[in-house]
Formats: sequence, C-alpha cells, structure tokens
Amino acid sequence: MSIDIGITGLAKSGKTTVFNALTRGKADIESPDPHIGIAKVPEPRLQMLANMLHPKQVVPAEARYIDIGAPLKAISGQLLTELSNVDAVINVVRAFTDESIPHTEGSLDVDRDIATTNLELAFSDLAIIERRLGRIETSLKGAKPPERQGLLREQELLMKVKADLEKDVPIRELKLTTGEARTIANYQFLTAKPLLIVVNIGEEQLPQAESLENELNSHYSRPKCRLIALCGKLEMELTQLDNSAAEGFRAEFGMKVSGLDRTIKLSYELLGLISFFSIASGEVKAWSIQDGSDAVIAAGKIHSDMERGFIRAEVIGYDDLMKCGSLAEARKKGLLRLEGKNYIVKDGDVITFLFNV
Ligand SMILES: Nc1nc2c(ncn2[C@@H]2O[C@H](COP(=O)(O)OP(=O)(O)OP(=O)(O)O)[C@@H](O)[C@H]2O)c(=O)[nH]1
Ligand SMILES: [Mg+2]
Repeated sequence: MSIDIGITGLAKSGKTTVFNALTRGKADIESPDPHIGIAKVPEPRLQMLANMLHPKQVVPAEARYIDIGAPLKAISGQLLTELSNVDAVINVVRAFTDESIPHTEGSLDVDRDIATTNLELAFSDLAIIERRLGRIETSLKGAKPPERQGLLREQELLMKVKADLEKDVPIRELKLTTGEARTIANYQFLTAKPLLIVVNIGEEQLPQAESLENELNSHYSRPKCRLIALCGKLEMELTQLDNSAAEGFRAEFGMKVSGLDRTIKLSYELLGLISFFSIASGEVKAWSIQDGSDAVIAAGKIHSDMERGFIRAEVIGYDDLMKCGSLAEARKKGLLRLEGKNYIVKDGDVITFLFNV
C-alpha cells in the first residue's frame, strides 16, 4: 500500500503541471479527467546502501499522486470518494503571471486563493456533517438507551467540529481526544488531512523564490500545514532531462535543491513518515511507514504473508551498517539485533524479516 496524495487547487493554477513534474508523467493538461501517477520517493541512503551491497535491483518507496482534474466545488460521487481516500492534500496556488492564461478570479492573489481553497475544503466537510446530523436526528427518534448515548455523543462532536469549521478552523487543527479522533477519522474529512500548499511561481520569479516562500511561511505556519514555492513548469521540463543536465539547469537558475524532492520530502514530514530498508533476494528496497509503527506493521508493508507469519526481525541501523562497511562485518561485531513483534521501527533501520507461512 502506497501513500496517496491528492492534488487540488483553483482552475488553471498548474495542478496538472505539478502532477506531471512529481510523477515524471506526460498527462495531457487539456484533459479534464483525473490523472493518477507514481512518484519515487527521493532517499539518498538507498543509493548508499546499494553502493555497499551491490544488489541486482534497487527499489525506492513510492507515493501515488492523484490530480482530480476538476474544481473542488464541482466534485461529488466517485471523484469526491477518490479525494476523501487520500492521506494528504496538495493545494496548488497560482503565482505565475501569464497574460495568455486568464486567472479564474480575475487577478493574481496568493493569499486569497489559499483562503478560497481552504473554504472549498471546509464546505465539502460541512456538507457531510449536515447530512450526518440530519440522519442522527432521525435515528434518535426511535433509539434505545445504549444506542442513544452513542448518537448523542457523535452529535455533540459533529456540532463542535461544525462550529469550528464555520470559524475557519480546519479539523486538522482541532485538539481531539483519541476517541474523538477515531470517530472523526471514519468520515475522511478533507480539512482533517495534512495540507501542503504549493505556490506555483513563474520562471522570472525564481530568484525571489526563497524570500517569497519565507514571507508566506511566516503567516502560514499552522499545524499539519506546510508551504513551498516552486516553478511547476520548469520542474516539469527538468524531469524530461537526464540527471546531470537537470543539475546544470538548476545551478543556472540558482536552485539549490529540486523543488520536487522538497515537495515529496515535505509531504513525508507532514504525514509523519519514516523510511526503512529491506534487503532480500538481491534487492534493496526503501519503504515508508508511519513513525511509531512496530515490526509487524513494517513486515505487512512488504507482504501480508510476512505480517501473518512474522517470527523475528533482524535489524541494524543505517549508520551502524555504513560504519561496518558490510553485513558480514556487522554480523561479526554483533550489531545485527534480533527484534520481536513489539519492536518500534526507527528511521533508517535495515531489516530482514524472518517469517513462515
Ligand atoms: N508561465 C507559466 N505557465 C504555467 C506555469 N505552470 C503552469 N502554467 C501554464 O498554465 C496553464 C494551466 O496549467 P495546468 O497545469 O493545466 O493547470 P491546472 O490547474 O491543471 O488547470 P485545470 O486542470 O484546467 O484547472 C498551462 O498552460 C500551463 O502551461 C508556470 O509556472 N509558468
Ligand atoms: Mg489540470
């Protein structure tokens, strides 16, 4: 199961351009259909491991990006379900100027457009809440005491969330108890998801990218929300080049790091994900997992058989392995640890699972 990230934003903000850049895809920007693509998660440690272990195959972790392709306020049914299922949302906001592409809102205004999309996300959640409150009202009429209690509790929670949404406070910023969070999670509300704002600047704004980003960040530092400025069009063009040519262009434009790598990395941080590595049958693979997950969950990432038949995990931290220079040396030094089901996987762990089926 990969990580799914939905791309939204106002019309003509550059959603499909950013999608193409992230997934190195060639989706037709004219097509209004949803686009789904895979991005490889940048992880420098994977290459370092490959250099040491000389595997037949090196397989990075993947993230799935979904460009819904339609304005948020117009989506319903299958498209809305698709968006509701994602783990995080990217809001692409237009900052580039181009006379030939009229701005849907008539003028360029990054702050206004961020607010507009936030409002649309909130409207979608409010519609779900209204419907559910209506149904609770009906159910309460014939409900017996135990069921009644549950319904009343849910009603109270939804009213509270609704009041906050109406005050422009997204669900991701609410302080909820574990029980409340579990109830809320069932609804897959859009404003409950981590949000990454991608400010899509023009090529000519690249020299100011950093200062623009810093300035916007100073008033958008909110919980579970990040902001990045990049030039979607240039990033998309760079993906068509080979790595060294792309590096050359980046240097020329004064871009220290790839905007795409930063975007993927920020989505990772937002989602609280860490990487672990598996080495087996000539393959070195990177995997993404929620920070705090145990060894069984990690095994399940790789294969459900490994999760079901989990026996033990043989673990070494990335740094320890690099210091040893080889697995054999690490084994000799006794640095390969055997861990059980409850072991909490750490970022950079190199793991071999022992299992039977
Ligand atoms: N100059 C410039 N043009 C851009 C940039 N990013 C996107 N565009 C152009 O803006 C237009 C809209 O980009 P898309 O990626 O199709 O935007 P979208 O949000 O997917 O549009 P819809 O799906 O139609 O709502 C295209 O003609 C792009 O080439 C940019 O950074 N600079
Ligand atoms: Mg599009």
